[in-house]
Amino acid sequence: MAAEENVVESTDFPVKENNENGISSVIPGWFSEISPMWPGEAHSLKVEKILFEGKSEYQNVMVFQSSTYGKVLVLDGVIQLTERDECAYQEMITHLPLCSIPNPKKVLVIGGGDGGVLREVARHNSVEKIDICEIDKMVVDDEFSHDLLSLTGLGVAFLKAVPEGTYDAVIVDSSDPIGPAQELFEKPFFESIARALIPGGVVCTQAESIWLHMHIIEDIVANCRQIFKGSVNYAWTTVPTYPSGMIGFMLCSTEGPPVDFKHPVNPIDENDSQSSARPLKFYNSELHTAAFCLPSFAKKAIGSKAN
Ligand code: SPM
Repeated sequence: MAAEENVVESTDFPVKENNENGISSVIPGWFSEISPMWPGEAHSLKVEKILFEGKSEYQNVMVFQSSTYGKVLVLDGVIQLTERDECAYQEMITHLPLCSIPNPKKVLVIGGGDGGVLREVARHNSVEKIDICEIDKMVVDDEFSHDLLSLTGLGVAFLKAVPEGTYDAVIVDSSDPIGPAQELFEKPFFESIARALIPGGVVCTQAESIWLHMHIIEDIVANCRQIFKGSVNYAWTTVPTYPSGMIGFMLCSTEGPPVDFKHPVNPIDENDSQSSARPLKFYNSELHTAAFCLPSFAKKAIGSKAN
């Protein structure tokens, strides 16, 4: 669905938003996230102003100013981030892996062209080099730049060409598996990541919602168990503007120095003082450990396959 099709423009005549039973149909001036990936439900945000609409080679791109969540980035009709709650996703997808290993130096980010994950990786003083593979230049925020950063092209092709054992950590900040990110959920992609990591290197991928996509998660876990001979864990965080209000992460390590994801060995809480330009808003060491606790139904479905 095109992004702009999800926004119903205000009309000149008064529209009754709810019928007598309180049931809203489509509300003028609101963005509703309607997708076959979450049938029968749609979270809505009130739109103050559409700031950008475009169609890239890969997808529809829209940025709007919402009345309660700040600016919102939407790709193909699906919310990617909002100013208000992006910290819950970007801080967790970054610090769960990077705080789990002692001295991350070389980091690859796949996706993440909005720059949020890069901002978080750059908090780690040990990091010497960040490569990023963002497929869609339209998503890249021109204002973001960093001395450590080199922007590369397509993630899948890039990984195939990378010398074995290049990275300490790979972070896959993808959109959902319908559209340009589909390959990023498939087994050959995970095999390429494992190849690109050093022994005891870590990967953290966006791994969908336990409420909506258990079948996808089970497939990812099964593939990762075959590929990653270190640890394989599922963690999650709350994100109010993502469908079901949460999103998960798959964290794996390659064979080598053991990685205990549940107990961070490289905490950043103390280093990241309140005097820094943008203090951490969400992540801390207690949340890190808690993120690996799963509700019983999820534990039953994936707990025995992960460790
Ligand atoms: N840097 C932010 C990019 C966000 N990437 C993840 C977006 C996921 C959006 N869909 C969530 C669906 C949850 N099942």
